[in-house]
Amino acid sequence: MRIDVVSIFPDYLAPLELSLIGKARQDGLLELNVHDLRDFTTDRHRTVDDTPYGGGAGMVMKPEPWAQSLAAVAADRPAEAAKPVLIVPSPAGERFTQATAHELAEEDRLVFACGRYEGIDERVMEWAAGHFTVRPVSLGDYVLNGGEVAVLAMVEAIGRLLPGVVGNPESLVEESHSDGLLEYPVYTKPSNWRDREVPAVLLSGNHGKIAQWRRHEQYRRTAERRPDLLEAFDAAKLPRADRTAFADLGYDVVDGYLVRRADAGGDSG
Ligand code: 6GU
Repeated sequence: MRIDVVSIFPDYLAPLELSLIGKARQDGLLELNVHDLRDFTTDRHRTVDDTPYGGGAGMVMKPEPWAQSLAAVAADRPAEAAKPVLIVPSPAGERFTQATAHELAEEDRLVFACGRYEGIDERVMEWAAGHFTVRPVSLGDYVLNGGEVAVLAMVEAIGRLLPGVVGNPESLVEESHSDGLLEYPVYTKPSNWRDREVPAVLLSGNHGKIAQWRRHEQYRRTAERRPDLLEAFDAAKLPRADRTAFADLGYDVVDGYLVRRADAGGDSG
């Protein structure tokens, strides 16, 4: 996969030279190019922003440097190649999830346009649709100062899904969100640490019991921390012991979906 990032703070992306993603780049599994938006300005001050039409606080990113930089990045490909995906990090985008990461990991080329200030002139997104598949995406319901930190998160989430990047591909199977649930808690040696015991079942050597305990811990955690995830959970084929586990957490299975019992205590779990 090839990734291009356009930003006014290219140094912000330096951490992508470290750890798993840095190794993937060295191993040729991922090509990553960072471009300075100011290199595509033409005035002496290398201006990238201006005041908003209609008034209001803050500054808006000027369209022309974006068009110049994105056109240069888009043109740098074989004539027969498909349009790259242009990801525009923004709190006003669609939500970036593990499913988005999987989708984007299938692409040959991704381009990230890091906005700052109040955002990029909207006409850039219309123009860019001629050269890219444009996707405004948000990490969650909070506001960052710019897209750079969001790009660090997204490139890591996507990059670790590329073949060969994570040494043991099994670690991708049993992790939070891979099955729509949060991950179970994990423990390592010593078995007694500061008077706290590791749950006995994990020392039992009974792999069936361990798998069931872990699954039930996933249910318990998800019900407590992220009950919203249980609304989409497919409960149709749950074994009896798992239905009982959910019943204990205050959930019944109705038409294959989990439904919070009206008389269940607490605010969520
Ligand atoms: Cl992707 N970008 C920015 N600037 N702020 C955000 C975000 C993205 N996701 C949440 N807040």
